[in-house]
Amino acid sequence: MTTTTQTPVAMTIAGSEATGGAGALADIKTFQALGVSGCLSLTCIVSFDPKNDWGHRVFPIDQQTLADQLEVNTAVYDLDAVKIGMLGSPATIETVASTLMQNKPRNIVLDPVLICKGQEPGAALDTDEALKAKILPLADFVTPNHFESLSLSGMDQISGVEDLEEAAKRIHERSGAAVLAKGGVRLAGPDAVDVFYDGKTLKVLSAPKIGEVAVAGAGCSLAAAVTAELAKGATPLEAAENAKRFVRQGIEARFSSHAPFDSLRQINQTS
Ligand code: PXL
Repeated sequence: MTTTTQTPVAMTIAGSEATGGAGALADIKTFQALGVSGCLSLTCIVSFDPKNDWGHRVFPIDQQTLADQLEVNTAVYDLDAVKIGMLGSPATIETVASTLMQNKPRNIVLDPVLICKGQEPGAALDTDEALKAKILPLADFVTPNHFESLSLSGMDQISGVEDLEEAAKRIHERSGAAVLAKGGVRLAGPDAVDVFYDGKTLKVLSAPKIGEVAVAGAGCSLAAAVTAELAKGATPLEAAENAKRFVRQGIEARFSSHAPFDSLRQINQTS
């Protein structure tokens, strides 16, 4: 039996970050704020460690449980878009890749979360290679941060807008996906600069920086907002521009807690 819904539906395939600043909870809050119904296929559970410099403790979900979630979400919904966040291991990547290859949904957005603090460096390397080989080719849209752009483009440095443009082009050539390469606070200067490239249009998206410190949940929320906009029928460039505006407003309205970093607030855009 298939349900039908009026509102677009997006699935996130992501890890939980318990405090809700990042990960699957940020994705679902973003979908909701942008008027899209969300469902979740959970890959792992991350709990920061307040006793150990807020390092990441990562508990993986077993592969059958992940496969079951993917099965039910793809059976119940005609998904309008899918966001892929933290996968965390080569086994998880295999499970996700085989489901998405069997039943390729529209609008797959990849936030290529490469290294998560607290992972074994060796394991992370395997994960990075598997992500590039098996998930990147399935993506319709990819949102690398500065570090991920270096890794995916093979460039030695990205220190200005021209470098970021080159990285976006190389990542598009490698993946075929629309690319939103994010400069964030990692590029010097007064503006937060991102580069959009889809093989035809190259556009630099620029807005004044709000502080020089990264805010938790910004990357997850940006990719989730792109996903929600694509689910609603936006073009890739419109999705990138709307998502950047959403994240900017969310950083302006960020909330603080007892953690040593602030978190983005997802502001409702539907009323
Ligand atoms: O910021 C990337 C990210 C994604 N997904 C999960 C996370 C984090 C960072 O903490 O915990 C689950």
